[in-house]
Amino acid sequence: MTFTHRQYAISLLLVMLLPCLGLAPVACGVRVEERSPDEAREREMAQSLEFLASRDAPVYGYEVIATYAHDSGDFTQGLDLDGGILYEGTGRKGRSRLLKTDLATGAILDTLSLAPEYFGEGVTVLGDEVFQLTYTSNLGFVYDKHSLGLKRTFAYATEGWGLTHDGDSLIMSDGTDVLYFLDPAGGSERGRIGVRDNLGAVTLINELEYMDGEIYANIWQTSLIAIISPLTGEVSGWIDLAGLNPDPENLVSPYVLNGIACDAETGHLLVTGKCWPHIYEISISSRPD
Ligand SMILES: [Ca+2]
Repeated sequence: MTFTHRQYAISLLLVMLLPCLGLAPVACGVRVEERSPDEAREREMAQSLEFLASRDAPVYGYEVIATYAHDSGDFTQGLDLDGGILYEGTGRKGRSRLLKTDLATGAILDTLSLAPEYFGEGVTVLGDEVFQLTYTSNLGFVYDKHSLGLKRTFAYATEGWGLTHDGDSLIMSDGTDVLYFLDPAGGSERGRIGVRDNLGAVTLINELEYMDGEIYANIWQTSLIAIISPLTGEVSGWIDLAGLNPDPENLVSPYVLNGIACDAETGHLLVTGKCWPHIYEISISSRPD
């Protein structure tokens, strides 16, 4: 390799690593690939169609009900709504935090920064407590939801990705096809299921939300949400959110869909992505012809 080639390789490596290191120069939006908005949108649509091809479960569309502001500097990893307050966990070492935001006004009510060695992941509120995972530290944090004061920690053996609960157990993903049911008191495993559809294991299960007896799970680096039976792991439907990304030309990997919260009063979902400028309130609809 010549010196010129080595320089080029190092430069390319740095560009690829910048987002991972939390060094993106302008908020999170780093142009990683040149293409037109139309091409980006078409590619986003095509990715969903390719993923869904040959899958049996019905595919649903969506309707945007409302749009809320979202800090495009926040690398969203987990989202939950409790009493009109959004609890959001963000990632990347040195920049991970937990935020409480009034959904109606957008006012930030409280924030907590994680120690720089932790990469924050999924978040869920159960009772008076907020649970937050970390990516590779095998450690979860439990906070008082009113004060965000740390109450205790818990350990788990896998990576930590998405987190939700069914009112009794925490439900955790680790980027595979497995969902773990954990005791919220100490984090011990109560059981697990494998996510399946007619094509076999469905992997890369990421952000989670439990609603009306089913688990909603984003498939990492796609615009798709799987609707999963917590009893069997079987996928009963898909929600295709292709077209929701406000800027698919620039908000490509790793700035993908990430963040699902349910509004129990309306039955709507609140969804966003890593470093997206908006949170969208959506209703699920039949896919238009
Ligand atoms: Ca969630």
